[in-house]
Amino acid sequence: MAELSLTVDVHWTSPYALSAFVGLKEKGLAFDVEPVALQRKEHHRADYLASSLTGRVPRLRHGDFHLSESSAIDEYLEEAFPPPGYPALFPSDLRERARARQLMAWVRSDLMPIREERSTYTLFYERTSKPLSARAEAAAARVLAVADALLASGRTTLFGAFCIADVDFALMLQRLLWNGYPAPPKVKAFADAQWARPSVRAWIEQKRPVYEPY
Ligand SMILES: N[C@@H](CCC(=O)N[C@@H](CS)C(=O)NCC(=O)O)C(=O)O
Repeated sequence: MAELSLTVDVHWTSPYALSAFVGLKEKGLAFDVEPVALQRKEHHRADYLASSLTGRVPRLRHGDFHLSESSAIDEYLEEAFPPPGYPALFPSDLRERARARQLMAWVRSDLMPIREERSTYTLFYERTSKPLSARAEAAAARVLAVADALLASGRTTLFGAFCIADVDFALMLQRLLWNGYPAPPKVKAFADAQWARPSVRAWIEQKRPVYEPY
């Protein structure tokens, strides 16, 4: 058994599991993956609940320590496997690190209309052309305005070097772009560059079972 393992959803659609998976890959760490079938409530088993506390995916195991909440996992990985010995997941500059955490919290706690109407099912199983509601349009406009404010032309990372917030923010953008939403070239270039990272491709290219809704 590997020292590290990550529990993900069996469909490989969880954006939170994606973030933790990419964090482990970017650190260059060897880890096992344990898929659980959420639609069969496997995460409601007593042993899973006892170790995850929250009963959600992702769940990291490092030796005998378990941790849930994707941003906590990313931060734990950064501190347990710190730069310069391992590649950084967060900016070294205090304010850029704060901005990265701001974005990570934002895409997890806000923008619900986009998360609902452009679920990750549309990224990893089947696109949609269903029009966005007015609420989702307003959220999309806010996401694109933030991207425009933060992205320098010709730069494919938010802060000049990769950080995990790049992937989290790119995923929010891809919910829109992948389903045909128009975006300025610099925003598309950023989202596509993040989508092309080997760590992200490793997630995208997983063999997925036929989707079972839950
Ligand atoms: N804030 C959590 C969210 C985790 C989460 O909501 N995971 C979903 C999958 S995307 C889950 O486990 N759903 C199963 C359930 O709630 O029963 C994180 O960032 O890890």
